[in-house]
Amino acid sequence: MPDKKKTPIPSTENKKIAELSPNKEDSTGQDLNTNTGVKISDDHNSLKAGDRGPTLMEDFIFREKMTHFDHERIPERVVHARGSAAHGVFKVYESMEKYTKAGFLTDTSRETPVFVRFSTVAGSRGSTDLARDVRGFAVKFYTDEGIFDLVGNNMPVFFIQDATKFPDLVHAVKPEPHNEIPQAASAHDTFWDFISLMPESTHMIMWLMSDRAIPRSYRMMEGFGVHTFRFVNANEESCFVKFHWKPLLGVHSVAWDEAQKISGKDPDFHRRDLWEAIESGNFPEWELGVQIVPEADEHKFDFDLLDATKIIPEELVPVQRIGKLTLNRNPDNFFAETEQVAYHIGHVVPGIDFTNDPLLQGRLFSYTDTQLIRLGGPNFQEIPINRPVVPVHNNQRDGYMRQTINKGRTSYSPNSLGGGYPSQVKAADGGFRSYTEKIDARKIRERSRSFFDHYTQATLFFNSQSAPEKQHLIDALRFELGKVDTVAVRQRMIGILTQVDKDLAAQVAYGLGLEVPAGPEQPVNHGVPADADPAHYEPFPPKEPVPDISLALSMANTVKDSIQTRKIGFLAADGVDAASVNAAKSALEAAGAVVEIIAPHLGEIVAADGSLIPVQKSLLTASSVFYDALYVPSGPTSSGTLEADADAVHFLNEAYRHCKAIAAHADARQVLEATYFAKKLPEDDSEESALMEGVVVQEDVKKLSKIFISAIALHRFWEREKPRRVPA
Ligand code: HDD
Repeated sequence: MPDKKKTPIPSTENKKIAELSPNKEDSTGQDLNTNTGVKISDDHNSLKAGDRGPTLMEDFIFREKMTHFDHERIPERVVHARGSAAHGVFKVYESMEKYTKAGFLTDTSRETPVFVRFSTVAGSRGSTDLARDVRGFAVKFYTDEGIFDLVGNNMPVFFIQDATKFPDLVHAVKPEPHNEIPQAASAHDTFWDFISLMPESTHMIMWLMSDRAIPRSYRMMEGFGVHTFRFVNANEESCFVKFHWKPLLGVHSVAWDEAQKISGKDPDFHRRDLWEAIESGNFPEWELGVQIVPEADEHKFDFDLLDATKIIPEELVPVQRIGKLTLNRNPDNFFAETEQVAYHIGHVVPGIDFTNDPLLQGRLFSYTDTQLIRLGGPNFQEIPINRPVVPVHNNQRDGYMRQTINKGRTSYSPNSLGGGYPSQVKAADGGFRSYTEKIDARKIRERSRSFFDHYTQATLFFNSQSAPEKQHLIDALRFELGKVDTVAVRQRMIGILTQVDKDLAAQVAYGLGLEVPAGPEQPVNHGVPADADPAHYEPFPPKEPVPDISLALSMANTVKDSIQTRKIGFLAADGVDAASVNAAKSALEAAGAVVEIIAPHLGEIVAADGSLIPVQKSLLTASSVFYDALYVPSGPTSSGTLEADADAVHFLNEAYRHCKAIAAHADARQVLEATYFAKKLPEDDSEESALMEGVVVQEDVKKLSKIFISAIALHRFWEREKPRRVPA
């Protein structure tokens, strides 16, 4: 069977790119003119009354330029303000017609154009990429049947169960209103005050405190549709579906100390990484996965499919990989495309429908509403990036910035003067018809009792983590709660954590200098209505055992078979051995890595044989946190310089602290001996010892490269953190 992952790279030309082209402008070789098309002779001086006189009101060229500038900014998104996007295509592997009639999931010959925007949630537009946060993963499919938006996150659950709590959640996590502190961080009182009173957020908090919240790259994140959606097939039969994106490069994160340093040294780290990968032809790829639940199984599970704080463990319903997303083109203009793109959970096509998840239902209102203020009126769908690739005909008219010139007298239906057009379309001919779900219910303002187990899946998540991941989670909670000033809030969180895992609660409490509360009592859920009957808030007893652990929840089980696009820094100075540089560089590049030479100065270094080696970064402009691994080539003069250079030694120490693979030619061992991890250098030159510690010291560059590549593929050597003796 052919390897589906290795399908041919799709063309960067597609229907949407072609559709955008009439709106593109290229000034190369063109004259400068005003918006009215008048050529401009002087763009450097305003019109003045005399040599040193005042500017004249008459200067229409100045006024037009300045007015446009004054109006350049639009409101940033109320959440997910900071983001980065790319164009690409999606192709399904095999027809999913058994479940859905959506053309892009049934026609295997189609390449559907997409525009994907990744984002952080809490920070403003100018904040940092490496904040501890959820990441948005929003995909706009320009299908032949209209636009489908899958507006997901890199975590499969959410903080709240009902959309009416969304403004509260966002107010709590955003910078505090009196002093607008802190930026892009959940480590402050109002966030944890809210969370400690909302036990339903506990599962999501486990994800947020895990390393998933500090991804190595957007290209190395999973994506999730979060809610349960519906598929509907041509016979109008429906099933439930959860959507997943599985990155082909695996799921990887950075260390928390590293994340904080990257935030200062390169706040654009993820944006740059995505841009550079696409520019260099390393197109990011994900497989679309679906978990399908037959309608008859709706009530089979321990949890409610309509509850967005729950996953369906992959052990209960496996993820089928049904197609591939490839991002292969950077936008031409950040504002026109990435900033103006308007996603909406309510953009669906025939074959995909909603469920009654109360979070999803509330989102259906919020997204159009937000675009109206952000993009300035009801015609935002006409902005080029938001237009479908199919024609639009309806009776909607006018409004600010209307672009379409609708012809004819009629803008109503039914009409006879316009021949009855535009006409309705039968479902059999492609018209969208909402799934005819049977509903027989009372109108109530209540939460379903099936939503009240808040801890089982939080525990499942914690139990499924590897030992280093558990430690990171504990550290993250100690850090975040340690930044909370109000002791009562910290204490309430410890109460919540006791419901997840006693040891977790004890460890966090120790870090905070608090006691774990005695007694089995449940933390109080303050998010309940004033007239609530406490019995209603008792969770249902479990129906069938939940698995003890779920392998898919731990990043330790991700694919670790490639060093594709990993960034490797070579620390070198004048006198380096050119062969030792070039052989390792060729081997790593052949395996798909990106190599950069880092030296005490920019320009070129002179190798021992007199050849010149171009330098990409100096020790001043680079930092170990920008690299996945480091290599020190041989050459006695180079080694002598590096060994004596505090920045070079710090570089290595810091990379070691962040648990990265490090290699050195045996002749450059002295440089490693200048580091604090000198005592941890492998005692023999076997592959096993090198891969145990993630430090490779070899005489033979060929052998060194081979072992180094295996070590880099393992991503991180978290075991090193245990001794915690790292000064960097
Ligand atoms: Fe949302 C933006 C994802 C719950 C209201 N959301 C936004 C974006 C993503 C998500 C990826 C950025 C889109 C872009 O790049 O432009 N949101 C989610 C997920 C949720 C979720 C996965 C839970 C499962 N969101 C949610 C709720 C509400 C909103 C419950 C309100 C009831 N979200 C918004 C918004 C935003 C938004 C305020 C801000 C900018 C925008 O919509 O276009 O309307």
